[in-house]
Amino acid sequence: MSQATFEQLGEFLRSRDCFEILTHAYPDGDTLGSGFALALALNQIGKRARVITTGVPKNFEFLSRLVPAQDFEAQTVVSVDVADEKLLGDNIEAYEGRIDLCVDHHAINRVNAKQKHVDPHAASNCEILYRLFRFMDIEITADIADCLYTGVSTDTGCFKYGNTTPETLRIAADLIEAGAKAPAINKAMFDTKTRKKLRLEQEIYATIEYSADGRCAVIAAPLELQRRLGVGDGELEGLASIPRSIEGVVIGITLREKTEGEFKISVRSDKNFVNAAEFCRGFGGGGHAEAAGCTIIGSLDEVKSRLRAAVDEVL
Ligand SMILES: [Mn+2]
Repeated sequence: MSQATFEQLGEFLRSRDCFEILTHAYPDGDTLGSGFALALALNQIGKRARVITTGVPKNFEFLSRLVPAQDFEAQTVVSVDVADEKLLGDNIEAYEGRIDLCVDHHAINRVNAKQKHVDPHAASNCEILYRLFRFMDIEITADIADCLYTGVSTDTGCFKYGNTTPETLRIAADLIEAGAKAPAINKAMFDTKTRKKLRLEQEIYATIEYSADGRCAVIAAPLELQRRLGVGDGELEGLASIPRSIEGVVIGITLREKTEGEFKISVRSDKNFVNAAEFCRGFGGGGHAEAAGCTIIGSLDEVKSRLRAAVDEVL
């Protein structure tokens, strides 16, 4: 499918109304920041819009509060930061095959949409929207800036990951100039954890297992642990960066049991050694070169040994 230009995207958004904006399940700052920023931008040009989520985690409620609730019958469906319709979670059935426009930055995008704009060079989907809004002469208000900054910052690990480009930093600077509350957002996204989360981390650190001469580290959050500590999505989010932060580790793997025997795997890697997206593709998943994911069915031990075998093959 050919890439829709900004000109075509602008025309499309201006010619339609009553937008539903789809975000991916296990929502992160980029998909939610994109969704709420787009809703605000559409409101600004006189359009009605609502953001469809699988639930907004508490730490992102400051974004959803910026967007007024609007009641209308949907006419146009746009997905943001969604690489595959399967990632819509509970919203798959309602929206599969109904997406009019897909805006995304994942290298492999499988969304079946009438129009697509996919830019894998953008560090975040919010970067694409920032440029689109500028192109469309949409005013970057302080609220829009907060939404976009959240995506730009979170998808780059607070501007630390290799995907951060000079353009990323220029956009972040523009967003701060437009009123984005960068220190408060970064404090909330990166430097705040609940006591429950701290307790979870304590236990998780005890599960670290190394393989491949210490170049691979694996951590696991089985259901038993999640239930015992009473932790949910909010606490489990962000664990994936732990194994990769250990000296000498080039591939860090995090296992999270979603339902009995179904593990969501998050992989963080140094792409000079392991391409995380390719690694996960071997298990039917995907993502970016240094951050990707997949789902594997089996017992904790089975899943770990399958992953270890795959690591031994690439390292
Ligand atoms: Mn993203």
